[in-house]
Amino acid sequence: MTVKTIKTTPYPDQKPGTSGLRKRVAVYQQPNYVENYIQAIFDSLEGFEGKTLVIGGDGRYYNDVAIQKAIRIAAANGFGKVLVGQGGLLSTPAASNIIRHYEAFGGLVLSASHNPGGPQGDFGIKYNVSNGGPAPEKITDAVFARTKVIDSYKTVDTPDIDLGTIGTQSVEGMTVEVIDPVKDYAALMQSLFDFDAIRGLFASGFRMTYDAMHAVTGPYATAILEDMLGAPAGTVVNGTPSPSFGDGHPDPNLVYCKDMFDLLMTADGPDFGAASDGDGDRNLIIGKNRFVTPSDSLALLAANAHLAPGYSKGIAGIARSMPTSAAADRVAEKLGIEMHETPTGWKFFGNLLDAGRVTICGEESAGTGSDHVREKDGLWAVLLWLNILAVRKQGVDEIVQEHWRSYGRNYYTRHDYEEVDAATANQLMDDLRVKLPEMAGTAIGGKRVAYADDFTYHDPVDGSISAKQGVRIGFEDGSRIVLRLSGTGTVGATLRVYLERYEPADGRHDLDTQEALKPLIEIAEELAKIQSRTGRSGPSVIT
Ligand code: G16
Repeated sequence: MTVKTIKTTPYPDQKPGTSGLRKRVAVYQQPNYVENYIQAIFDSLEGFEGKTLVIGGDGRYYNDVAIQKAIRIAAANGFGKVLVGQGGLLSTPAASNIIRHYEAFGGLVLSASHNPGGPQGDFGIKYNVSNGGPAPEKITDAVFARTKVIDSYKTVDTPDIDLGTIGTQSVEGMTVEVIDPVKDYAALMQSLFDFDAIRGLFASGFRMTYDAMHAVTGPYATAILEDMLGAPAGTVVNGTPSPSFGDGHPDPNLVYCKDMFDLLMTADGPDFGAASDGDGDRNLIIGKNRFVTPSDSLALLAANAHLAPGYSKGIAGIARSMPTSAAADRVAEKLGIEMHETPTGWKFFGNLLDAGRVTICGEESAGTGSDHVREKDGLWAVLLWLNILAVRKQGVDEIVQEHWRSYGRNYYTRHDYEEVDAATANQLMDDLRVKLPEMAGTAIGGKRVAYADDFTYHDPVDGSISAKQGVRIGFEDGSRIVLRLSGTGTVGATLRVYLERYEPADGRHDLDTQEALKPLIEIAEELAKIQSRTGRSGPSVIT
């Protein structure tokens, strides 16, 4: 094998965010930008010689180019084998499963998740470790440090590798195996859920619509829902992955899936609607006349997981990201199991899952998952919902209302101010942090502050500490405001404001969410002066 060492110069902006390095495609297209980052990842790892690396992506624009580069750099750095999804496709949860199932050293997931694709859109690269989960901070910090000083990368001179045909080939002494992206994942789902019961649900006339948003879950959803579970053809819409996601925004929320929402609110609409994002790890769940917030979905899935064969022995514990509502905490309390609050980012769940302390995790950002992989998993959430519906023989709305009547309801919303000036957003957060120590005990907008801090996470498994993970202001009545800057945007800053208040089991559960949270929304504005400082008259996205 002829390894070429190519001289390069560092880029200053290769700091991984909440979930890998996400940038505009044009940024990634700069000379050696991909090469620098992948070499910096490999330089930060030890002991991979001769081992297996998994590579796959969500099929977005530039995936094909970056995958060829990644395979060559892997060969030059001494990996023994690369497992790559056919056509370069692997959903993020499927990639996590492949890493675990084939005991690979790690994997490169090429995706910018729910961010738009195409030449004007975003691209991303994330490294996952041998447990199948995103690299922990100690690795991402080392990668960033390496990107700042990198002066060369290694590659091999080969023609493009054929990724269209399943089978094995050799690239300068390294084996490249092109695998079916769906098969192992579908088998895993079959091992967790009662496929017969779900088949029965569809056979009884239950109607569902699943929006793959022209992204990676199309082939997975078609194979599982239509081919294996018998849902009628056409249940999966927008099921063919396209590099620009059909020029859409593959974020499964009420803004980008508004048509589906409207359909589910009609009398003759389907019984169940679901969607997934660009790389298949997020989910949207809508029942007839009922949108289920991601925070509620986490609580409901945890409370009902035992109805699926894979979780019939019960769950060990639940973890949620700090800004996610406390609805799941009430379930954990009732079940008498561990509950953990982690910073935003799936990577923080890895240790708890590996240690067997939690089984189900979730985030307000439309992510839910379990210990079956080490990523959140959109289709998994949809299938668990279907399993629950099949066993309980009730509709989504009925199940949600019953849940509230027994646990109470956490009214919850997130207001995003996207693409605001980064300096302004950072200043706003800094000014808020300064005020925190004086806030406890004072009254704001008629509510007394119980605590005000910038969340610091102490990982109970490895003892690591992650500071500055979001400003949280909790009130004596149990309501809460959280503010943090997103770590996944690519332009300017995105300010996220999370608002929550609890209504007890015997309280009113039928209020409009924005109305129910109005006093808190006003307090957040009074505290942070968001609108005057950002020059915006309101949030760009409300979820
Ligand atoms: C990623 C992370 C999630 C996080 C989300 C939003 O999801 O994996 O853990 O909750 O970003 O993060 P932020 O609020 O920093 O933008 P995904 O689906 O984009 O990979």
